[in-house]
Amino acid sequence: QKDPNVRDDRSAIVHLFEWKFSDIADECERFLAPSGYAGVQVSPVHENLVITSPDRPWWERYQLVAYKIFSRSGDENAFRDMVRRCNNVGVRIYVDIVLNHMTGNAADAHGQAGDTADPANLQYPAVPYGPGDFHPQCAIDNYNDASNVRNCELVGLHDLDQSSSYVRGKMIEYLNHLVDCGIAGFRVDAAKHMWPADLEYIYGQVNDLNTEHGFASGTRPFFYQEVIDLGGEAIKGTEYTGFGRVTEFKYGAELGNAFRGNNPIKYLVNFGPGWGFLPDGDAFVFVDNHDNQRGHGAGGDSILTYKTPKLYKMAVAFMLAYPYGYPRVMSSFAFDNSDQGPPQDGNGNIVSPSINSDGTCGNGWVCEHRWRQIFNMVGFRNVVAGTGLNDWWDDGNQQIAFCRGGKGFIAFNDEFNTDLKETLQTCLPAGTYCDIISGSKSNGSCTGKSVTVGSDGTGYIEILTSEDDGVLAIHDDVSK
Ligand code: QV4
Ligand code: CA
Repeated sequence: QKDPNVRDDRSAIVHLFEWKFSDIADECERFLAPSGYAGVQVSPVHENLVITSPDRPWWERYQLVAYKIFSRSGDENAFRDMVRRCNNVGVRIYVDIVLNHMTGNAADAHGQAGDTADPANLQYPAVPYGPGDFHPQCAIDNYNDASNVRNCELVGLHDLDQSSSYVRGKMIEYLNHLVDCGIAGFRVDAAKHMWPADLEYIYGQVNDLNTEHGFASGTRPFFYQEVIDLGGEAIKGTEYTGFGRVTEFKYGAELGNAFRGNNPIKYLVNFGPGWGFLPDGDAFVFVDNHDNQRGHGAGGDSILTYKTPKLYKMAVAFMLAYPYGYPRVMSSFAFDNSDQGPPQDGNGNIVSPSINSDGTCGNGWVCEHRWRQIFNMVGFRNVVAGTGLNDWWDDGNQQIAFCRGGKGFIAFNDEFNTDLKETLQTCLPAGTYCDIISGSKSNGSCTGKSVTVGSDGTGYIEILTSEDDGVLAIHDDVSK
C-alpha cells in the first residue's frame, strides 16, 4: 500500500546507501530520531554475489545468490538489532528488495555468506532455483515492447519468472522474513521489469507488519516501486499505482533542470501533476538516487548531487518544503568513478563513517543528511505537515517564495547575478525568527540570519548571490 507507516510527527526518509546495519542503528539513536527523520532505506540485505573485478563495486549488491540476510552491511543478527533499535526511537526501516533477477554470468560465483551458484546454468542451490524458474533467455533491447522489458534480461541479469507459484512462494517467504524482523516496507527494485499483476499478487500475500515493533494490528507494508517512466516507452508508472507508490523520476530531472538555470524556477509553482507527474499520493520523490547520482538509471546531466552543493541544497530544500509526493533524502559516500564501492578496509570490510565535531561525516562518507541545510528542512517539513501552499511570490524568473499555511515560509534566490532583497508575506505571527538554512536557533539567539515579521505578516527577506546558500527558511516552531 501507499502509506509509509511513519510516526505522525515525521515526514521524510533517508537512504543510507551502503551503510552497515550497526552504524545505521547508532545513527537512528544519535541523529535521525532527534532530527526528525521518519525512516531509513537500507541497501539490499540479501546475500549478494561477491565481485572482485572491479573491486567490490556498489552494484554487486543488486546480484543475488540467496535470500538470506547476509551482506557487507551485516548478518541477520545485526539486521534485527538495527530494526529494533531504530523502531524504538520511532525510525522505520525500508528494505530494497530485488525480485526481478539473480546474478549475471560470473566464473566462480559465490556470495558474501559463502554460498555458491552456477549462473551460466541458472543454478542457485542456496534458494534453490534452477533453470525452470527463469524466463527463456533474451536481452532487453526494446523499451517499446513491454514483454521484452519484463521477460528478458536487464544487462544480463538472469530473469526470474514471477508467474510461477514456486518462485512467488520463495519471494513471499523472503518478504515475510523481513516483516517478521520489524521493517515497515519495501523499495521494489526494477519493478518495471516485472508484470504488475505478479507484483500485486506477491504483495497481497505478505503478512501485516509486526505488532511487536509498534505497528497497529492489520498494518500493511509500504511498497514503493522503482519504475523509470520519463515518457515515450511501453511501460507507464501508472500501471503500478494500484498497489503501491511509484518513483517519479521526472521530479529530480526537472528540479535539476530548473535549479541549474535551464528553466525559470517560477514555473515550479505547480510542480507535480501540473507537470505531468503522478498524483501526489502515488508519487515517491527524490532529487537524486544511488543510480543517477553516478550516471546509471535516468535523468542524465540534469541530476543534481552533492558534487554541486549550492544548487543541490536548494533543490533538496524545495523538495522538503513543497507539498508533493513522499520524499527521500539521499546520503552518499564520496566517489570519483561510477563503479567504486563504499569506503572499505584492506580486508574488504565497509569502514564506518566517523563523526566530526561539527556533526559532519568523515572516512569517505558524504552524509548529506547531516548537512544543516538538509536536516533543518526535514524539521521544517514536519512542522508544516498538513498545511497547503499559499502566498506564492516570484520575480518572474529565478527567485521564488511561498508559505505553508501559517506555519512556515521559504524563499529561494537562484539568480546568478541578482540579489534577493524584498519585503514579502511570510504568513507567520509577528516576531523574530531564525533562518534555519544559514544557521539555527541556539541559546535564544540566531547563529545565522534572522527575520523580523511584523503584525501584517510581512518581513524583509535578503538572499545575496554571494552567500553560501540560495535559500532562507523560517517556521513557527523552534526557529522563533
Ligand atoms: C554487463 C554488460 C551487459 C551484458 C552482461 C553480461 O553491460 O551488456 O549483458 O555484462 O553478463 C552490472 C554491470 C553491468 C553488467 C551487469 C551484469 O554494471 O555492466 O552487464 O552487472 O553482470 C545496478 C547497476 C548496474 C549493475 C546492476 C547489477 O546500475 O550497472 O549491472 O546493479 O549489479 C534501468 C532499469 C532500472 C535500473 C537502472 C539502473 O529499468 O531498474 O537501469 N535500476 C535498478 C537499481 C540499480 C540496479 C538494478 C536496477 C538492477 O536501482 O542500482 O543496477 O538490480 O533503467
Ligand atoms: Ca523480468
